[in-house]
This record gives sequence, structure tokens and C-alpha cells, in this order.
Amino acid sequence: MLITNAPDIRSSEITPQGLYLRRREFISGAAAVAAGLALTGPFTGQADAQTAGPGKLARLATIKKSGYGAGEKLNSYDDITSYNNFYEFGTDKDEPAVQSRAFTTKPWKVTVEGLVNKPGDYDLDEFIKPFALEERIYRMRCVEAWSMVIPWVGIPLADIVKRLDPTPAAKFIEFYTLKDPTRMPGQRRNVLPWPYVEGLRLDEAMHPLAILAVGLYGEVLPNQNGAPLRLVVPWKYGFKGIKSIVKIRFVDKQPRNTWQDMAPNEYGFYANVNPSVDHPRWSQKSERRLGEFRPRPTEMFNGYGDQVASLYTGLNLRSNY
Ligand SMILES: Nc1nc2c(c(=O)[nH]1)N[C@H]1C(S)=C(S)[C@@H](COP(=O)(O)O)O[C@H]1N2
Ligand SMILES: [Mo]
Repeated sequence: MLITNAPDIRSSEITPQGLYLRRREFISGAAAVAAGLALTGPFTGQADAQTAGPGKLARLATIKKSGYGAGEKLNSYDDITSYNNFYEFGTDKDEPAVQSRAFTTKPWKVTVEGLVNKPGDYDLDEFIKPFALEERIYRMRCVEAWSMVIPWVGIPLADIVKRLDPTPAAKFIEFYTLKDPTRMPGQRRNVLPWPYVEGLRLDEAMHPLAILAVGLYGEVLPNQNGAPLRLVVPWKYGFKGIKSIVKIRFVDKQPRNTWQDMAPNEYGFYANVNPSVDHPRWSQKSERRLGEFRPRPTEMFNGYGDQVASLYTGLNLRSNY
């Protein structure tokens, strides 16, 4: 098991911080050894003061540090978990944190279907068990022109795709969020066509920056951030990062995606961050980083162009927004 129970060491207030961190480190190591896990890297995730979790949710054991995002100043856990877009739990930024409180994500099933050699209904724990968890600190840019820096914990999507073994006919992947209005109160209103769906070209999905996230700040994902499993593609606008995934389908044609269905003149399939293509109703040239006052210039591909631009050679990025 990669997920440990919430440790009984929330007492950061009463334990000196250094000792607290070392104790957490020890416990994560002990849990991993008890579970017989092959240890691929040092337990640096928890020992790093910047990404140590707040001790609110179950901690993730054995997180590999990846080097992505070194030097970035992180947004606080509070920023990341109280300012959310997750329309299944309300359309205001502060609603998902409140309205998702009772949401349960255990048990959780992930259905894999379509043009793939290992289809099936996987229990989430079983689905992620073969993979090492990595810390990935990414800049995230919402289409609404705000941004954050978030220390995700996840699995490279490429590793998962390779293991699921798509057939040669598969050209795209489609993702589906849970549809259950009894558990997701926002789905009782017709603000979006439910369930939320998103997609990637297979080569985008195989890019090393694309991950499926299971954690944040070293702990399991809070519900409002897309527990228990969500997509993270940091060179694209935030709406591509579909939350609370229950189905992954391999297909041969470009899938629909929810925001393109809603307003095709405003949101496209690619959704690559692009400061030179404005949204019809606002500029995309700059962004407001949560916690900062002065706007920042928005960078092409959210600053990941050196890594991802070659995916789009020959594609007109003005018409393919
Ligand atoms: N299922 C689902 N996924 C979703 C959304 C949503 O409303 N429903 N909102 C998207 C948008 S617009 C953004 S900016 C990100 C926000 O992710 P965060 O709350 O973890 O920052 O989630 C994306 N994924
Ligand atoms: Mo967004």
C-alpha cells in the first residue's frame, strides 16, 4: 500500500518542528518497509520544510523528489485548497472546499476501456500500486487569468499509459469525472453537461510533464482539488486538469471536452497557455498569481515551451486554441 493512514502526529504545535519532521520521515520509512516496498529514492519529500504537509489528511509514503519546480515559491496549502474551480461542488471559488466536505472517495474504481490491451475495472489502490509517486512542483494557470504554484504528488501519465498498453489505433485519451448528483451537489444544477469530460492527444499524454495526481503537499488530495485522482498538465489552461476521474478511454478520434461543448468560441481542445491569443472576453497577456499584487506576464505554454513546443510543430496555435 502506498497510502498510509493519517498518522497520530498532528501535534506539530507541541513538538519542535525539526523533530516533528524527522519523526514523520521515520514513520513514512517504517511504513514503506513494513509494506515491503522497493525504495527507489530517499524520503526527501517530507523532510523538505517547504513541501511538508499540514497534517490534515493521510500522508503519502515514499515520494520521489523530481527536481521540477526547484526555486519556485509555493502557494500556501490554504490558497490551494480554498480557491477552487470544481463545479460539481459549486461555482464560486470558496464553495468546493465547503460542499465537498462529506464526499467519500473510498472505495474508488477506475474503468479503463476502448482501444487498449489491459481494459478493466481497477480498484484505485490496485491501479496506482505498480508506480512510484513523485513530487512535481508546477506552475498552474487558469483560463480566468490567475495562477498558482502547486506541489503535486503524482505518477507520470506515460508510465500508466504504457502499462495499460493502448493498441496502435489509439490516438487520444478521454477522461471522465464521476457523475453522482447524490454525492456531488453541484450536479443537481445544469450549469455544465455532466459528467465533466476532457481529453488529450496520446503524444501529449505521453509527455513527461503530464501526471495523474493523487496528492498535494505530501498528503492525499483534498476533495476540492479532485480527490482521489486528477489530471495535471501544466502547459495547458487549468480546465484540462479534470478532477475525480472514474474512467479513462482510449479512442481514435479527438474527444469532446466539457468547456469546448459549453462555449466553442471561447475554449478549445488544445487549451495551451498562449498569451498572444486572448479569450474573447478578456486578455490572456498577464495573470495574477494568488498571494501577489502585481500582475505577471503570462508565458507561452505557461513557461514550459522548451519542453513541449515540439508537440505542436506545424499546428496553427491561433486557430487551434
Ligand atoms: N471535474 C472537474 N474538473 C475540473 C473543473 C471542474 O469544474 N470539474 N475545473 C477545472 C478548472 S477551470 C481549473 S482552473 C482546475 C482547478 O484545479 P484546483 O482547484 O485544484 O486548483 O480544475 C479543473 N478541473
Ligand atoms: Mo480554470
